[in-house]
Formats: sequence, structure tokens, C-alpha cells
Amino acid sequence: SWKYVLKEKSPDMLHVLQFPYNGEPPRDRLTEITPNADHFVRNHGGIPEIEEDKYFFDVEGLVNNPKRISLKDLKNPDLFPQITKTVTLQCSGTRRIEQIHEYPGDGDELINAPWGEGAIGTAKWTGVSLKKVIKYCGGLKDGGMHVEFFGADTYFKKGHIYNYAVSVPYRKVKVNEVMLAYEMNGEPLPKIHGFPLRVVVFGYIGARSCKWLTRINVIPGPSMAPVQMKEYIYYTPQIGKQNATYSNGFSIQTMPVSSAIMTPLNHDQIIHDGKIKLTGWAYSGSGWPERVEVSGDGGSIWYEVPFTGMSTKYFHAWRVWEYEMPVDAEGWLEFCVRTWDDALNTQPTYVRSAWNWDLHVTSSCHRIKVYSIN
Ligand code: MTE
Ligand code: MO
Repeated sequence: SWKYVLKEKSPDMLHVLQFPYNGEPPRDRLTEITPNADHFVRNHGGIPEIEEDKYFFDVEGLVNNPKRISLKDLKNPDLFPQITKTVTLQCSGTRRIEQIHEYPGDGDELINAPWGEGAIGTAKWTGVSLKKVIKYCGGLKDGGMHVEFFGADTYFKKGHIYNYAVSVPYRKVKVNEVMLAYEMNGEPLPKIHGFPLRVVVFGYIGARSCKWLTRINVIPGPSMAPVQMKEYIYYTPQIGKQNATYSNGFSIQTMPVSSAIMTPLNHDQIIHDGKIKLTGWAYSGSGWPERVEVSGDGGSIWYEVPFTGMSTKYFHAWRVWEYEMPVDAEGWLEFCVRTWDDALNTQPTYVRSAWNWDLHVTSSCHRIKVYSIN
């Protein structure tokens, strides 16, 4: 893995786990389109080496004409129209560190990496809508309801070796919100991000966006693979160590509205003239962030952050924001951010109301403390 980390990622990535390699960018790198070298990396196993010329994937299961498709075929505009979409990918572990501080929860650190605010990024993905590929394979047979993806990487858990595998319901494919991507920001996919082909599922948890795709399998129900059945489960607060059974939680799919302050950093000391500049992101998996507000006093007085940039126009992309917050107080202040999306969803006020046993989806208002010297 480190060969590719050194080659493909910024030298100052924050390495969240060594193996499997997981890393997130430094906070001050926030731009609407995340450069490939700064995009977070989330892996369950190693990084497979795949030769582009020999590469193909299989489409099988409940389709009328199962097919083997090469990358060359997939890139052939006579067979499949090429699309490019600006889409945010968010790991459900984003900001998990706050839940760990609240209460540690499931201690499986291979799954529960202690992510900060950077396990999210936005790219212009180029490839083919999966709906076209299913159509090319003669469409669905009766009973085909879910689409399962297999990655070439293997991962080891509790004495077994698995290929990475996940699924999405076909209805997500049908509305053209699932893409097979071979380019990221106009470049071939970096190895570490799934070269030569990955899935990108718009608005869903990053886990469904399978990298190093080898096989697509149409099935009647969700995938039985452990990543689908046993990871990325959301448990309500009354479920914990004694009673979490996988089946009494629910599978995380669409990401809720969330946001984060990227700069300043928690516990920064800031000398200023009455204004402190804040930057951050806001995202909603089911739509777009409609309003972002920040507070300098822990959430009593809120300031609306004016719209800037292009991202409000993009369904399934984040908004990055910045704001010069008026501050006259000296000493420790609590800054926080909250967002509403276009369906009027907003964020829980405190981490404790979003806490869950597997420590996913830290969607509460993001809070930091800074020391103000005016
Ligand atoms: N695909 C495979 N084959 N193996 C993986 O470990 N991790 C998933 C997903 N796809 C994973 C995978 C998870 S949990 C996330 S959040 C995204 O990839 C991260 O994509 P990135 O590393 O390109 O940012
Ligand atoms: Mo993830």
C-alpha cells in the first residue's frame, strides 16, 4: 500500500490507519473539487495491481444476457455513452473521533478507524451509468432487485478471507445514480482509488462505491457479504454491546445532512482584530445543503453563511463555505456549524444524540474550541 500512498497522495496526508491503509487530507486543503492527491482513502485490505489491457468485469446473476465487459468496450462510445458528474464521496466514519470521545463503542478498529473531518471529498467522475450496462446485458430477469459489486481486494476478518463485496437496490441504478467510473478529475483513476474501474454511488455511504470492480451480480435481496451484512449498520442508542445482533440495526445507505469546520483547528489560539475566518463543508446525501449557519458561542447566536461557489447547483455534491465571524470576546470560545438540506433536514445538536454502537455517521453539529485573543 505504501508504494501507492507515497506515489499518489500528498506527503502530509493524516494517516489514520497504517494497514489497511486509511488516510485523510490536512484540514486547510478544502476546495470544491478535491485534488486526487488530497482525496481521503478508505481501504479494508490491500491495493490490488490490475493491468488495464487485461482488465474486464463480469455481469451475472438475474440479467437476461450475462456478459464479460472489457475496459475498452466500456469506453467505446458506440456501446456506452460517457458521462461526467461532480459527486461527493463520504465515508460513514467521518468525524468518528467525536463519538469515540463520547463513548468508545465497538472497539473493532479495523472497521472503526478514528476519522476526523476529512473522510469526505468531491471529484468529477467520468464513466458510464450502470443502468446502461444492465441494459446492455439484456435488462433484469424477474426477481432481480439488488446489484452486488465485488472488488479485487481481499480482506481478512475473524479467520476468514473475503473479497470486498457490497450491494445497492436496483431502484438506485434505475434513476442513474450509480456510475462505473474510470476517471477521477480528468485523470485515470489512481490505483489507490480503484484503478482501473470503480463504482460511484451518488449520495450513499462511501462503502457502496466498490473499488477495483471485478464482478456485478444481480440478486433478489441485499448482498450477504460481511461488509453489507455486518458492517455499516446503524444501531439506535439503546442498542450496544449486550444486544447488537446486526439484524436489529439497519443498513446505512443515504447519508444524512452534515457539516464540519475545517479551519481553524480545534484548540487553536487565534490573535485577531474582531473577526475570525472559518472554513468548512456541508453535505447532504439526499439533496444539497440549502443553508449553513455558524455560531461563536456554542449555539446561542447563529450567523447565516452566504452562498458562494458553484456547488449549491450540484445535486449530490457538497458546499464548501467560508465566513468571517465577528468575535469580540477573549478566551475559550466554542464555534459550531449546522446545516439544513433542501428537504429541511438538519443536524442533531450534540454528539450524544447521534452516538451509535458502531460509531457511524457523526452528523451532529460540529463543535470546536478556540482561544480568542482580541
Ligand atoms: N472498495 C473496495 N474494493 N475495498 C474497500 O475497502 N472501501 C469502501 C469504498 N470502496 C472499499 C471499497 C469505503 S468504506 C469507502 S468510504 C470508499 O471506498 C472510499 O473510497 P476512496 O478510498 O476512493 O476515498
Ligand atoms: Mo467508508
